[in-house]
Amino acid sequence: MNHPDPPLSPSPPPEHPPRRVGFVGLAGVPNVGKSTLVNRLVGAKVSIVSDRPQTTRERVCGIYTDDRMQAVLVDVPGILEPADAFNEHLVEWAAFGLRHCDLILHLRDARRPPRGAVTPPEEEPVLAMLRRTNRPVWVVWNKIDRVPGNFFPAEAPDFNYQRAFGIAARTGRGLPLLLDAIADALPEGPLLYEPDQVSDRDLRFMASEMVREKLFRYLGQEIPYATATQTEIFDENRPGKPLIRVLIITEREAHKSIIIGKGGAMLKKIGENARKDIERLYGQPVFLQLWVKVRPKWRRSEAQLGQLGLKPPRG
Ligand SMILES: Nc1nc2c(ncn2[C@@H]2O[C@H](COP(=O)(O)OP(=O)(O)OP(=O)(O)O)[C@@H](O)[C@H]2O)c(=O)[nH]1
Ligand SMILES: [Mg+2]
Repeated sequence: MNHPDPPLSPSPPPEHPPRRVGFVGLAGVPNVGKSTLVNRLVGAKVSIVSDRPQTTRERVCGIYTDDRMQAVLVDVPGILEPADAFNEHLVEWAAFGLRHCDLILHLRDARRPPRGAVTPPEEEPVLAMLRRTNRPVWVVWNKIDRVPGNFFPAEAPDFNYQRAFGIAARTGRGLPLLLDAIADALPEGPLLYEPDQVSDRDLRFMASEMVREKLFRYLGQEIPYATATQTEIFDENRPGKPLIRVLIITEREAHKSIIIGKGGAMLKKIGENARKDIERLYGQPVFLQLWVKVRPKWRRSEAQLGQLGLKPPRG
């Protein structure tokens, strides 16, 4: 006698209700606090920060995951009117990073709202790019800690924003409300990254960035802009601590001497502080070696920019 088919077993209940998952782009002028916001949301330094403009040079994603959502926060260089080919690449990186985002947050400085219909001139290239991307855009007024009464405008007449928020990325003020709104806005979908992953970039890249951040923080005027960093060795298999060697490339011999400092003091300070950041991310002690090399005019060489990973992909 034929046995009837066993009843179909019910599918196991999902562990969570489906999560909201998507890409949230951060657009804005240089120095407005995009990378600070990414780090604050993710809870780790995944994107370097300094008080100088043009710190971020390419796309770096911070990954925020909680029970409701996974938001891939796409940090990109600040948008500006390019003055040279190097600047043009920064702006291309921004356009590339923002292209397919589900949502874009336009970070603006709460101290510089539009006056009547007059937009602060530095915002014009950002607004022009946002018009071209044709994605939903929210305005996020940052640095409200610097405005009396934490004031931010509820509307901005210079763009058709869907929503407006006021935050202080540095202190975390206003972020719970912003996160709630992001969770509501993203589409449902499968997770794109492991829940404990905080960045889309590998440790080789992060190590070179931590060194570059110190160059921005400790060296004056032009030097950070004339330098690039690259991880040459990341050896986890040697006996003892993993060895990381980061090359600092600069344009002039005079810069090299300043980077090294008297008796090597500056290079030591850069190395010690970068190493602490790398160890925090890596979760174990490392041996960090720094080399300084002069490569005249590297910023003007397309081949060198490509080799340093600073040329955005086309398309
Ligand atoms: N007072 C105050 N300062 C902030 C706030 N958010 C960021 N900053 C400061 O603004 C400066 C620039 O921050 P970044 O996060 O590097 O800015 P960015 O927009 O990523 O800059 P680029 O990478 O150059 O485009 C740093 O000195 C931050 O500490 C804030 O909410 N309040
Ligand atoms: Mg940045």
